[in-house]
Amino acid sequence: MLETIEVSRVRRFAANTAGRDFAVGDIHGHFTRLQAALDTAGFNPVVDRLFSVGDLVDRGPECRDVLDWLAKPWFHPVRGNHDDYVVRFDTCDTENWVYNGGSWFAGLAWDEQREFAAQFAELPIAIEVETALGLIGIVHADCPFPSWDQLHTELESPESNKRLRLVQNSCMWSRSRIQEGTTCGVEGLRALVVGHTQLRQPAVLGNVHYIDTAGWMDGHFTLLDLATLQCNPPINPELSFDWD
Ligand SMILES: [Mn+2]
Repeated sequence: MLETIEVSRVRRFAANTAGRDFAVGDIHGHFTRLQAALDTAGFNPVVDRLFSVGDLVDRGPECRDVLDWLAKPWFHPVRGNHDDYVVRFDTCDTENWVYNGGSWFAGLAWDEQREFAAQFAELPIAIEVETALGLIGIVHADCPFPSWDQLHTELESPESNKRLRLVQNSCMWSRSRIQEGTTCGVEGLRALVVGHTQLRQPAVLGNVHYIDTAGWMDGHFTLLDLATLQCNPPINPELSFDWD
């Protein structure tokens, strides 16, 4: 019997009335460092939630630990472009993937590869989190439309066609907003939170918050509090957000 798997590309979360909600940038197999950042912020797994902009694996030394993290009831990632390689492991450009840090996956047994792919296929492309001051959207790289409602409608399209694939890829890969410095933001959201582009400091363009401060590289993990939109550690006004 064929099993029908209902995969939602947009996942919505009601407001957290018991604790705090944080978002974190790209992790890339550095879960020990991530845990240290959570400890510093006093993260309480009983009531707090951690949302992730994705890119959970590749490059770092602890990629296999991701399954333990996906099992945590308070950990909620969207799918990044590196996570999408895992989903498409049997059809993607493996050479390019390995070049970009995917050799850990090539070392897994076939059954393990299938298990990772099955779990990663459940990662939504977009997450919505309700907060007292309005809706927060989370995608890995960008919202390719001026309004969140439009993205939501496109992602929930029942037809899995070329257009949907293009929209998903923009959500996971696009750097055009930050490269062009576009400040028009995304309508229908209090804030959009993204990663994918490594910065020395978090940056805000319109209502779009870039929080990948390269904790997986030689930077640090930034935890963005979704209620206050304040960063931990706080933004240092002395430093530019760009690497120079
Ligand atoms: Mn990325």
